[in-house]
Amino acid sequence: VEASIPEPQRKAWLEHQTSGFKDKDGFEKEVVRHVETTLARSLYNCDEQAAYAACSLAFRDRLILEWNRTQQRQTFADSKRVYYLSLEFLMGRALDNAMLNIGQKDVAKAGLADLGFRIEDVIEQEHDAALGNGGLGRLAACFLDSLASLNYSAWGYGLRYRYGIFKQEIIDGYQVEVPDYWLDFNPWEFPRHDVTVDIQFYGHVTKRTDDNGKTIATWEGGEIVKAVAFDVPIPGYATPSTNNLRLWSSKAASGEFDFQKFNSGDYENSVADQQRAETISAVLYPNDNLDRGKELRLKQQYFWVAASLYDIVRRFKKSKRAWKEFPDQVAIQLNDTHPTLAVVELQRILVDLEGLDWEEAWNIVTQTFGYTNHTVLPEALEKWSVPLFQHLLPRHLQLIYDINLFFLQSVERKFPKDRDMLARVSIIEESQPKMVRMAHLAIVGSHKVNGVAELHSDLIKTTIFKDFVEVFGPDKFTNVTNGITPRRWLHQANPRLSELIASKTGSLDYLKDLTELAKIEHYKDDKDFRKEWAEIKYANKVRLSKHIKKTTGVDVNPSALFDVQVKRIHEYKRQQMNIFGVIHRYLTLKAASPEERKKFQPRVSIFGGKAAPGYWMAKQIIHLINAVGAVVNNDKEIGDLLKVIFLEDYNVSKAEMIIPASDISEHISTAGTEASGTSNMKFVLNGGLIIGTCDGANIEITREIGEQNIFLFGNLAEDVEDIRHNHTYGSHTVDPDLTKVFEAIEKGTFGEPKDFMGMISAVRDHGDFYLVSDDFHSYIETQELVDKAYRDQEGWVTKSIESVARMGFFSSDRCINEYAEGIWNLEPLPIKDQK
Ligand code: GLG
Repeated sequence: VEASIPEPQRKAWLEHQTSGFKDKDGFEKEVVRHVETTLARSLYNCDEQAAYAACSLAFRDRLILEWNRTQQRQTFADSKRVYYLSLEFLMGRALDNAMLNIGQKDVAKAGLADLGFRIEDVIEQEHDAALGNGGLGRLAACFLDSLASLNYSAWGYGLRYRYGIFKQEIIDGYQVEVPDYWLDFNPWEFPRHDVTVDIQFYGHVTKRTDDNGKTIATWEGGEIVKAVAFDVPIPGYATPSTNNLRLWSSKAASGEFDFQKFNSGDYENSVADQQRAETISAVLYPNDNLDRGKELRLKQQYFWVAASLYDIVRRFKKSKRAWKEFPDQVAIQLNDTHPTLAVVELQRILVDLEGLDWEEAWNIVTQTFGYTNHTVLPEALEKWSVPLFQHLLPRHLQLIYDINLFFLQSVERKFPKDRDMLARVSIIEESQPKMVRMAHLAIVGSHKVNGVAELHSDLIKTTIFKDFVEVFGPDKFTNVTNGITPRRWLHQANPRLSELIASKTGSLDYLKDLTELAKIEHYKDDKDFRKEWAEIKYANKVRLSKHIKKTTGVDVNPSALFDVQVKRIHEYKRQQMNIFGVIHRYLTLKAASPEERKKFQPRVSIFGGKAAPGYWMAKQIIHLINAVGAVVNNDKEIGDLLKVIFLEDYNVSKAEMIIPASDISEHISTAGTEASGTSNMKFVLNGGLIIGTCDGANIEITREIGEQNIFLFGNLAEDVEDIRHNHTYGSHTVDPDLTKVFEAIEKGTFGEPKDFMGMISAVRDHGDFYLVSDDFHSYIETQELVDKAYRDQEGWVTKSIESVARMGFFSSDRCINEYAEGIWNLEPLPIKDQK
């Protein structure tokens, strides 16, 4: 890179490389400079917010230097890149992560202390970047961290929503949604007003035949919206590699506003176009595992995909290579079906704009894409109505029909006369109206399809994508079990535990190779180690208790068993079963004599998570949790034996505080419904045990940590279908313990019973689709085993240490290496001056 810098600029460049701060004083100087110049404030009125801003800008300066160098290095290497297309990147806060990944948090801590600030308070000033709903978006964020840390050439592409996931307030026990306007001050993005792409919508297609008899399709008319790039630097851990996350923002193509309308006095309409264009990237759809088929959502998808592909193709074309080399230079991963239009868009670029033959183009397309499926829930599988497609993207619909035609012809050759097979695998569903099945399109357009945990990857092969396994053969389908970044989810969230581990593994190097954790198992009988281990957990619980007191007013005893379920509220995740279990516990305690009560293990049941605004049942679950809390927490007879807490506005930064404070966490989805889960990995990595069903990654966690270290219960995935069938056609009786819970609710123990009848009748009258009653007994029994195990504190600590020691497999580094090898055919870019 250096050699390529022209001589006149070279000296200045070299000097610049060594700028920034090497020590505390250098850091302070930068902070002061930013306070006084960039922020135009004096040091006399520098509050925590200003200190956060200046500190972030100081680190950003460092990041952007490395970012530039990384981009140059990657460009010069001219090797393959992967592009991770995701509608969601749930990044959380950036400052702490940047300081740790660069390795200068200590410098910043000392420097900020000199200036009169506590680093924790400064970090707290940052607004979470919450451009995602849950696991899928957070997975994308962990992947970016691993890609940079492992020195892969990789870019993320997403949308720059003006509003991230809504903020949740709990008012009188109900969820209230408040918009999350997060861009007031965001030092972590670089607007690239010179990097724009015009994106077309609507219009019509004309076809003509050229001199060679070839049909040329042209997409004309309609309207244009401008995509503007915003770049977010992604620092790797302990490496100079700094990758890019490019987020697109929408803007009217015609400039500020329509002058003609403005001059003719129609001011309102003159800004309407502007607003309509900006609406595209205005807001993240707040649904997790649910497809609602809204037109604006399809617009978002095309806008983002078209801008990203334009960018990717532009970059490729600079290399002057032949088109057939495209898949050697470019891998594109589809995070769920949301970016599937990219398959069609690339085919359109190659055929319509670059003049390639259909076959040649299609070969390039299918070699380029990989598709990750994240769910088998039918309500989450994306489908778009054909008339909507026709209206918004007329040329793409034609291309989809052509793709489908060629695909079905090949299926027919393999399965002659099997009309049912053709109908089942078709990209078009012959319904009223017809629908485009995005998952089918993604499978047909990719060379690899992967699930996100072993059970899930097996399930997609035997259920929703069964026919495709027959069509394409089994090799196209693979598994890459999810992972999490240990940088954020251990080192950053739980610094004391990270230090303790490092003191035994020898260094923080274990954060680069998480299997090194195995070394701590040698110390599981070491008295001092165990003591420190338990003290750290206790300290984390004290910290959470303070947060609980501050936000809910409830006093909880940090010595009680902390039982945590934090995740999106969803019937399949079964928070309703958890709260029914809590009610059962309450009733049991109430029925016990004061003497008997003393034998009970005190517990704090902690819930957190957002309900999609339109998800009535999920909102009812939140309401019941709060209603139970209001009764139980004020019951003098019960005292510390049971507390029920709902933590408002669960997000990434709250997770960083909650997860390290958990003793037991709940991952209790109906078997076969949770594709993987990733918080389960975070909890165990932080020394918390889990109670869970045989679902998603719970199964592999069990394999790794050992059955003795996890509390599994409930029916198995393979039996769920029969049980459901029996609910509908056989006899269905509600579990007797659960019946008592229902009776208590119906008596009004927790307020107006009708407020909660939806949850009860789902189990009693509507077939109990999620098997709450079927699993209830096993759940309650297993919770008793948890109590018993927790009373044996020594045994518990052993389980905790053993589990952490065996979690090496769940690093997102392992996961990314598997994608790189098995799907992207990508090698890391070696770095000479690796720290
Ligand atoms: C999905 C699934 C989770 C999974 C996550 C990441 O529901 O089980 O862990 O993606 O693969 N929609 C999601 O959040």
